[in-house]
Amino acid sequence: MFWNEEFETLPREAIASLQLKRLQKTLQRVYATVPFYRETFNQANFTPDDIKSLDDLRRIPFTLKSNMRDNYPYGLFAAPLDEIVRIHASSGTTGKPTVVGYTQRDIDNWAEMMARCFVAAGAHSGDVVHNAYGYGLFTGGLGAHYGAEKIGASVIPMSGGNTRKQIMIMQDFGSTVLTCTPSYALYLAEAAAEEGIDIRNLKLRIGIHGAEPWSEQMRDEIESKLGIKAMDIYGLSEILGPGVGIECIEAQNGLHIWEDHFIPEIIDPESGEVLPLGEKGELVITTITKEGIPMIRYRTRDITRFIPDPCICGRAHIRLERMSGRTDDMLIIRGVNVFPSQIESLLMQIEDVEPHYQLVIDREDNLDTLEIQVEVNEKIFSDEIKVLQQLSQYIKAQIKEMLGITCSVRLVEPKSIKRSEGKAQRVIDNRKVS
Ligand code: DLL
Repeated sequence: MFWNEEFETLPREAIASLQLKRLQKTLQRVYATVPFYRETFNQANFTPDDIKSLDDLRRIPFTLKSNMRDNYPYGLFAAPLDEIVRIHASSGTTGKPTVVGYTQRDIDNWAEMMARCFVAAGAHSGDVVHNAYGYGLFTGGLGAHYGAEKIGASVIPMSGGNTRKQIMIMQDFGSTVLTCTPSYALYLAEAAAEEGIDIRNLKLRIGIHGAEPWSEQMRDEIESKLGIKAMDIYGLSEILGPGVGIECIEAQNGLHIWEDHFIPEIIDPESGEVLPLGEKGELVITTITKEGIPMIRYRTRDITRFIPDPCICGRAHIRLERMSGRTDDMLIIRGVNVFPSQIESLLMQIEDVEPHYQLVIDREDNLDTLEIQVEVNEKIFSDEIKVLQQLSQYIKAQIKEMLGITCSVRLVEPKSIKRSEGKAQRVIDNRKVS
């Protein structure tokens, strides 16, 4: 099923020629209206007229998050404020937020892309979409909202939080599609169980989860605990918000990125070189239809690779493998590169371990330490100490085998790790404090 069959199945050559045309137009636009781009293009010695093929894109310098901060709040806008109808911002952990603006056409395109996402994920008019992404400056809530309305679904604008009420509404209103972060989906299942409700018996069919990294094993947990098909959705506020790419229900393998609106590239994060097709690296995105704040070769910091094979669903748009983390989430523990997602995958494969964990990194006597705190189920928690010790030894050995580092493992009581209503905090790095 498609939302926009013509554009979702465009032949490769048609996508490429549309991309080139739209890229040229976007470059003209930013060159004429955004001093930052004009300067960087001038410094790199080219003008938009020099871009004659998609390969020429490689000549253009990257745009970084710091460039957005330096031009806070509106410096990268390519439309005057009287054409901007919406402003969002992403919080970020330090300093000022990054600010993005949308023209009416941008909002329409966003709704169109989110509509495609809903349909790709198996939703349709008649569905009751329980939208638990946060409404506000965060793009998740409103982004999903407009797309769901567009396909004719009935949207419940829940936003995050108030978990008990969420469950009541889900039950009473007959929600069929759940949109929220993967960690919140699990929390909802758990909170429902506490109320004596088996969430699997509700009408929910589909979950559309993103905004934070999650593993294939986490998907299995969500699917079995909620009795749904769980789909991965990707996006970032700098580029759009949710809906840059999504998995299709047919394959549930890789996220189609809407190539009539974006040009994705995968680069080596160290050298900045474009990598051969299929190799893993950092995702760089150029927007080619945005008016409010077009982004040219934006370095997302997200790590993925292209899946070049055609997809069984018939969509022509290339797929990105599930994000395996961010270059800036990569932990360097005693010189070893560690992605939280690697540890998550391992933990989720172990019986009696719950999908709630936190990694605590510290430095003692100039030596990095990693403690994995992970919840175990009730059954094993009340078991003999010996059994718990065996389990933590086992996890420790597995981590050593996979990453080559020695960590400590703390098995904690069920429900003791703080639940999140939005993006989960998986890492506490105390080294950064000092
Ligand atoms: O998280 C937009 C969004 C809302 C996406 C709802 C999906 C669903 P930001 O707050 O700007 O925007 O955060 C963007 O979140 O660069 C990734 O690091 C991470 N991220 C988003 N989706 C995924 C995903 C929204 N499916 C940042 N898998 C991105 C892994 C994701 N990481």
